[in-house]
Amino acid sequence: MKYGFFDDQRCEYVITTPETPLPWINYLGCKDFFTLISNTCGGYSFYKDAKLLRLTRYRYNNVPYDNNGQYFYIKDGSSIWNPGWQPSQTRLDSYECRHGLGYSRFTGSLNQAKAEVLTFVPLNDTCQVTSLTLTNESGETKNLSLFSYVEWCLWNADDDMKNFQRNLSTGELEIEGSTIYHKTEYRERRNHYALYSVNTPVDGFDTSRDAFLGTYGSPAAPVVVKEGKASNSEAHGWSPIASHQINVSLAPGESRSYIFVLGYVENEEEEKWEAPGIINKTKAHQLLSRYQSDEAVEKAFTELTDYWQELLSGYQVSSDCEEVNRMVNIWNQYQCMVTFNMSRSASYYESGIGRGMGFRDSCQDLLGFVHLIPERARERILDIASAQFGDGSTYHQYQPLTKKGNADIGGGFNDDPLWLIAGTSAYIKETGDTSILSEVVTFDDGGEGTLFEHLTRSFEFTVTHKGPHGLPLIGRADWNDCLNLNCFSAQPGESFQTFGPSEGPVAESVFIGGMFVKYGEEYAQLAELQGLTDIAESARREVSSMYDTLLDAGWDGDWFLRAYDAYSQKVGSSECEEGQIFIEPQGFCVLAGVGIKEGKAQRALDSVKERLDTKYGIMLLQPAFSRYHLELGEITSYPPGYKENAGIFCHNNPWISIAEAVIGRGERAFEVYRKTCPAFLQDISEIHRTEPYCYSQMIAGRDAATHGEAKNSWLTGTAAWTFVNISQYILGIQPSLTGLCIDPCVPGDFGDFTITRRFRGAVYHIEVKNPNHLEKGVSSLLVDGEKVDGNVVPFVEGKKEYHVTAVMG
Ligand code: BGC
Ligand code: IFM
Repeated sequence: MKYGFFDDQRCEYVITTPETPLPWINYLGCKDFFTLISNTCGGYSFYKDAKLLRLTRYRYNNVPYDNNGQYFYIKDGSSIWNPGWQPSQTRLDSYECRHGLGYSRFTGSLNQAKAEVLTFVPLNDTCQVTSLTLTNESGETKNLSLFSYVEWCLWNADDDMKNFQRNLSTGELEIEGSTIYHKTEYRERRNHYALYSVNTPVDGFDTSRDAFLGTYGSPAAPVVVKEGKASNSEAHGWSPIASHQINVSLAPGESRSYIFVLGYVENEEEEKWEAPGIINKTKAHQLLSRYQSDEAVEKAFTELTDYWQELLSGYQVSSDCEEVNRMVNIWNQYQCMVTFNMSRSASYYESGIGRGMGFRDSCQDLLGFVHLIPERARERILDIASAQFGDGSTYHQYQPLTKKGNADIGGGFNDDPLWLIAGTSAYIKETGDTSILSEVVTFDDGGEGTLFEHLTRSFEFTVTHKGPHGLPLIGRADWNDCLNLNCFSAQPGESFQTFGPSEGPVAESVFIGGMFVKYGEEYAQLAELQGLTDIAESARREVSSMYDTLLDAGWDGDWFLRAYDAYSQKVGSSECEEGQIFIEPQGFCVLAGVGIKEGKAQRALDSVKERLDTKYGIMLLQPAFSRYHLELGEITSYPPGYKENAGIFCHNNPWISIAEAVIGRGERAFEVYRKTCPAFLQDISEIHRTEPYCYSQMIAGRDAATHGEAKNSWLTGTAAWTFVNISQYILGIQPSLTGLCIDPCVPGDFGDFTITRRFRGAVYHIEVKNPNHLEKGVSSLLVDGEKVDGNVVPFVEGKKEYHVTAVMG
């Protein structure tokens, strides 16, 4: 069943009912100011950091679902309604939500009154602009009252939910005409305030939540709205809000528009006060002056849509497959921007106060983002590198605002260091900018080194941390956070976060071995690029020895083992009772090239198909763990079929698809791509439940009662890896150190396709022809009419446009 449709022309997803299976959200903001907004106007805003600088309150885990947002109430006689349906849930005569690139539009109507809302974060301001237009579609004059409503968060979202004895006394506001300023804690620890304003004189306002809702009232039916009269309340402590009342009389057919601005302002210490207790509003006035007219809003909105058009134009495909076109050209790239900005911090499933930026997560997010804005990728790589310790290990997370490692979580995840090589190498392949390798970056525990030195320590960390079988030690966990093989002494409930006193560091990961082969080789190439041939050679010796170990101690007979536990017992082996085969090493070892010439790679992928495949995607492992195993950790704490215990983890499905492409099986690579691709799932939204325009972290596996149900949409490494998969391996346009490589791997009946790709300042117009319906192989490459050997388009400095024709054969 569908709850909407794609409008590819406008790059929008159009939701036609507010009652979607779950809130279907969008992200507003590209850089510093962000708003999460659902299809019923739920959500919240923050500046840079969802934990420390939260502007508005949101209630996770509350009822009714998706509670709190930036709401507008319309009072029309005795009826009260919201253009986005929530929170009054008054049934509307018409409803539509259009989520676009960095903006959302809502249209609701009731009794021939219509409200149209357009909301977005302008490119270069720290605010969210909302234009609301009311239209009288009836034949008689309508007297309406419009009420706005936001509830302020007292900045630190974590403290805001806990420290009531203090927080109920700190709230402070200032009111100036139609602008309500939220200045809680400004007198002490803060240099910033928030504001909510409208570009018209108001007929009243409220800033006390209790006064607006009624002490025992609810956002569904605020007492002020019911009475149709703002109380002009001024909050002192308790829960400050901002609400404006605007009364309007509309003649038949008449429309009126209002512009609301929710903003964030920072003052320097010396410009904090105008008078004791009165904030200096100069910057606020400047900000507001930019959004006073419909023309100004239109201009800012056009700048935003132009910006996105330009960004997305860096990779555009035109193929016979509509779903591929819309995911590649619009939604997959869009999600890559969101994951780059948010890492795993703020979604409807990540509260913004738990995780910050993940080390491995942010490195992987770069893989799908680097072509969009390489300069920001560069900055990010250097930030991430500073969360590395001198011994090459890393913090697992860091806080976006402070960029400091998160000491509560610490380090010890032994895959983390190698992801830094992955991100850096992707950046250099994309840009050719090797200067990044000479940037000096500090180590978190003291000292500094060039970025290349950081990569060397990453590489060496694996070399010097191997276990009894010569495989990399896993530490607390590798990519699979829940495979906690050294935690056999943890107490129930302590899970992976806890190191037990008798923890043995001997558990080994085959997956990290696969990573080492892939990124060890990329490290060697980066060394070579700088003329460090000795380093490159010795790195390759290490890689080659790991390769052999993987095919020996890492091989189970029909697939790659997953690991050895702390007792040196096999994990992910046919000898195991449960958890006999895991997806991760099959994907990563094969995409790294391990076992291809020995025929083992093909066998491993066949085993994946036989044992792990379902109609909704490939499960993480089989058979699911039916009971808790102390020696395996958190992975066995989930019910069978969910999350890491045999769920369909979308993140590693593209690894299998890439691996299939690497060995040339285009039919299968595409089948794997298609199964988890949200655009193909929109017809089964009642089963899939999450947004059909973005990837989710997980889909319930075959063992689950809700097989096919997705969870944790938006913030997942799936976005980046899928973009890598479809853009570089299936459609086959791969940035490489020497130029753009054309190496498609598609189903025989995929048809011809064209791609426009921006690369190192030039535009490539690429045509891929497949007259013989093959799955892989390029037999001829023409660049601007000239035949070129091999399949790499040679990069010519200064050349701005390339016309490339690749014929598969
Ligand atoms: C997993 C969760 C786990 C968490 C620990 C995540 O990566 O998906 O299931 O609880 O790590 O923070
Ligand atoms: O690899 C992790 C990731 O860092 C966070 N989400 C879950 C993945 C698998 O455990």
